[in-house]
Amino acid sequence: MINKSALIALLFAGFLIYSCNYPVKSESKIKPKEASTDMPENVNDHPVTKEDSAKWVSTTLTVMGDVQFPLSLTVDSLKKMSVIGLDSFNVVCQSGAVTSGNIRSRGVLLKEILEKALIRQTNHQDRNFYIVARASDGYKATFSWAELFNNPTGENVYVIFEENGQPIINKGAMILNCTNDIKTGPRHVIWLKSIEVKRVD
Ligand SMILES: Nc1nc2c(c(=O)[nH]1)N[C@H]1C(S)=C(S)[C@@H](COP(=O)(O)O)O[C@H]1N2
Ligand SMILES: [Mo]
Repeated sequence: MINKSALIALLFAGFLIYSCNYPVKSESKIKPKEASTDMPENVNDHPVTKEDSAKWVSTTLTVMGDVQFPLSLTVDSLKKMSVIGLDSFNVVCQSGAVTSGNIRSRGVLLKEILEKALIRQTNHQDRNFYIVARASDGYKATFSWAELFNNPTGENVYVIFEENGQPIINKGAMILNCTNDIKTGPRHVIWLKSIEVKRVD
């Protein structure tokens, strides 16, 4: 026989167990639709002000790290390499917002720059390098050796120096982008200042 207070205690214990387990689980579930309304990100979340541009602009691109020939490149040195034109490029933020659309640009493959600097590989099995594209405001993007040299992505990573027929002024002098990324925003590095080759120890 269960008396009244034992029944209440039992129900209370049951409720405690329920409330300890379930809400935590459902809260941790990320519902994409809600997440995007909770954290709206649009064009205005990525303002590039005149002050920022003046502060972060970099006119030289340093290629350094595990390379035989460290380089210091300017827009003029890029123009002497194999320049490729891109028809229409959209910058899409992780949130899905298009922050810049339909850009026509000119640039050089990052792969060509790295071939010029020559990554210090000791033998053909020495392939574990990562490449950091760093901006003067501290923003960065990372690539792997295999991604650039043994994958179609290598044909889609550019250092851009011209947009819509004009030199890039507000967003640095050079911008790195990867045209086959699903969201192109994250590896779109404006105010690009260095390319660093690092060996995985
Ligand atoms: N140097 C630098 N590059 C950056 C960022 C930044 O804060 N600093 N923001 C990134 C983000 S989150 C996005 S979505 C795109 C936006 O690029 P856009 O302003 O050229 O459209 O740039 C990326 N590149
Ligand atoms: Mo973004």
